[in-house]
Amino acid sequence: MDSAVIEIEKTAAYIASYENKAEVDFEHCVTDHLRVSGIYWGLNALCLMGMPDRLNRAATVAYIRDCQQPNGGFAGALGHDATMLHTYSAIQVLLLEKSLRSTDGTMADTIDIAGVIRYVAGLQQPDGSFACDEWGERDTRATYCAIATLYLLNGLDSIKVDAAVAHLMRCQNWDFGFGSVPDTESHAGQIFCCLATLAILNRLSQLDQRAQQQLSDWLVERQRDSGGLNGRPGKIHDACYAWWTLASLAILDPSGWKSRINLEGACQYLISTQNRSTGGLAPRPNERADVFHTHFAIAGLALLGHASIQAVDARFCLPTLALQQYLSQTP
Ligand code: GRG
Repeated sequence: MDSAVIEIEKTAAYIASYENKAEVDFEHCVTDHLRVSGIYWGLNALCLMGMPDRLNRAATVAYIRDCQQPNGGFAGALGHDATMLHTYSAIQVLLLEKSLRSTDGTMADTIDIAGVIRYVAGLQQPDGSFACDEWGERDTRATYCAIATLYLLNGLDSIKVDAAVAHLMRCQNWDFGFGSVPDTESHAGQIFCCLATLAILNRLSQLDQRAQQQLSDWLVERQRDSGGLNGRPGKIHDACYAWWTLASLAILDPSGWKSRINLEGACQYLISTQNRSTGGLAPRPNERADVFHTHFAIAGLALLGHASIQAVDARFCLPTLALQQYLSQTP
C-alpha cells in the first residue's frame, strides 16, 4: 500500500458506515446532540471527494427537515432544542442537496426559511454579538454561523450588521488574532470564524495592512516540523487545523498564502492521519478516526489543492462549485 495516498474509497466507506450505526451503539448515543452537524461533515466530505451518493440523501433531507423547531431554528437531533450551529449545518446540507438536484424545487419547499431568518435574527444581542441558542452563551462561532446562514438565505437585512462587525473587532487581541469573546486568547478556530464573517460581509478592510500581515505571520507559524498545524502557540498539531488555520490564511491572502506554507508537508501530514484499519482520518497519526477530523482533514486537502479532492470555498466550507451553483439560482 502506498502510504502517501489518500484512500478515497475507504474514507467514503468509513463515513457511510455512520448512517447504519444502530441507536444502541455507544458512539451513536453519545454523539446524538451533534447529529445534524455530523450529517454536514459526512455529506460535505463525500461531496468534496465526488461521492455524494454514498449517503441515502432522501432520508438525510427528511431527517434535517424534521429537526426544524417551531422557533425556526434547527436542533442537533430529533427531540433536542435548536442551536445556531446546527441551524447553519442544516442550511449547508440543504444547499448541497439543492446543488446536487439542481432541476427540482427550492429550499423553501422543504423548510420554513422565514422561520430560520427570524430565529437567527432573534439571537442577536444588544452588543451586536449572537447567542449560540436561546439559553444565551455567546461567542464568535455563533456570529459566524448567523452571518453565513443569513447570507445564504438573503436575510442579512434582518440584523444589525455594523453592530455585529463592531463586536467581532472587540474580540481582536494585541497579536491581531481573535478570541471567542473579548479578552480571550487568540485561537485559529475563532480566527477562522471572525475572518470568514468579515469576508462574507465584505468587511476585511476592518483589518489594516499591518494587522493583516501580522495575523498572516501568526497563522504561518502554526505549521510544525511534522507538516501538521496547531491552533495556537505551544499546542500540538491536529488535522482539523489544516482547515481552521489554512482557511484563515486563504481568506486573508488568497493569492499569496500557498507560497508561505510547506504544502507538500501539510498534505503528507493529513494523509498520515488516515486510520488504515477502520478508514477515516484522525487528529494525529495512529489515533482513532472520527467524522469531524475526517471532514476537516478532507477540507484541508481541498484547500491545499489535492488532485483527488474538489475545490472548497474558504468562507463557507462548501465545495466551490456547489456554492456557485446555489448562489446563481438564488434570487
Ligand atoms: C462549518 C466551518 C464551519 C464552522 C462552524 C463550530 C464552528 C462554526 C466553528 C468552530 C471553530 C473552532 C473553535 C474550532 C476549533 C475546534 C477545536 C479542535 C477545538 C479544540 O480546542 P482545544 O483548546 O485544543 O481543546 P487546542 O488545539 O487549542 O489544544
